[in-house]
Amino acid sequence: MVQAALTIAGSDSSGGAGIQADMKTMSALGIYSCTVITAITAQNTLNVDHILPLSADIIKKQIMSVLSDIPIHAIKIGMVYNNEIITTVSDILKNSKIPIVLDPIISAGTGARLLEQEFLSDFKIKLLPICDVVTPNIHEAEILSGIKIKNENDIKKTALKIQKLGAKNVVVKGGHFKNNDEMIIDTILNDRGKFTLIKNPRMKIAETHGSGCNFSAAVTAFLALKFPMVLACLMANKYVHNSIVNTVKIGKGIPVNNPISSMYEDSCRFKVIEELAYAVDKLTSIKNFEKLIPESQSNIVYAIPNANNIDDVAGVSGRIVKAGDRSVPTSGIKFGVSRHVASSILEYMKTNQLVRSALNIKNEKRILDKCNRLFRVTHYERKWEPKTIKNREGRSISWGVSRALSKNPDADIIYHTGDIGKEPMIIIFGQNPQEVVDKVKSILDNMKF
Ligand code: PXL
Repeated sequence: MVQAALTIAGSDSSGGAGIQADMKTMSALGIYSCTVITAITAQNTLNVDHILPLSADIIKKQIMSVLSDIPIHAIKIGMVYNNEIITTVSDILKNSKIPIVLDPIISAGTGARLLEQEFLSDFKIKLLPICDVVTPNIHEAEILSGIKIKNENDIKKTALKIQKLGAKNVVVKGGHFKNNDEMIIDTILNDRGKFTLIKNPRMKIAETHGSGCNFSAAVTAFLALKFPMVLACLMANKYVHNSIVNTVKIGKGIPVNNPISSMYEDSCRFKVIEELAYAVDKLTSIKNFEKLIPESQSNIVYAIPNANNIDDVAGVSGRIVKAGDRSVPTSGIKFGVSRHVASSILEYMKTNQLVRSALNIKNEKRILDKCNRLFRVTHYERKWEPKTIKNREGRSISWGVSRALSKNPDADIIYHTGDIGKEPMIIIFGQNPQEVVDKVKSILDNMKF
């Protein structure tokens, strides 16, 4: 069964924070997200250009519509902006039994105020006492507690003060605390007065847009899944750490968190392995395929979209080898296993991102003649290779593929005729391994052995 959570927050037109971040994070964690929009911001990665707070009436109607129908297992409150919104949200939720996560959003990372100064005391009086956990960063913790943070002990003092104001649990996020270059320490104070510290190595990213929203949305998701509070915070921290690793520079301003990129990448990896395993089965059952296998054996590879290194390319662990009148893979499919054929596909993808699969076969006259009749073929010679490239381990293939593609960027086949100690080779390219297998079938069609 899918659990639902509700986020009551502002819309961020840049897509990185607010409602948009909450929906991505909750969805990525398997939670169905309902949304109540409190304000619409016109912003990008440089500035917040405009804020339109919505009326108390429509905010109330949104909350009532959702709560009167959908079982909600946790609620997040994000940007509330003004007194009317604070009062409306507080009045509706003050007797609710649903766990509430309060993200005390005061300013955007780009600087603009997202909670008017004059409403700070209302915020503290009306929202802190109704929440189960509040998740300030260092600046927000200072503002809510009135304590200036100069050292780690001050962080604990702010957490205790904020708890006194009514929040049951407090998480002070340490990312903006610059006393420690190596580590980021987040401080959790639970409802029994116990502190838990979460330590992560500091990444070389100054400020990211959306990390605070992603964290509080992740805590909300884990609470909806019934994890106990401290564990929910620890898991949310780990999740956000990964989403910061996947930060994207999407605009001209600060980088934006990308909380679902790793999920997309994982699903691509799964599909690549499945399709490649299927294609290896088909390839090795093609009659006479073993006659195309070179001395140095064959491999077929398949890269994930946007691959940029060998670990993004799957191949047969070991090779596909000739065994009598059959061909067999020596082992299963893995990422990062085929240096040569993987280098070819990585280089090809610089010209055409859609071509993601490749197979190397023997270069013999009649095979090459058949390729020339059927496909677009281009080539390079290893003896054209500049010394500077030859001397650099692993660079030869990229150089050759790039050189060959400069003559014909749409080639299906790239070959070279070898050099001292280098076997001549043909590489067949395709958008996916099935297409490569089909090309092999056409090459072998009507060929007599
Ligand atoms: O990151 C805090 C935040 C929350 N909600 C909205 C925002 C921002 C930051 O820009 O725009 C709507």
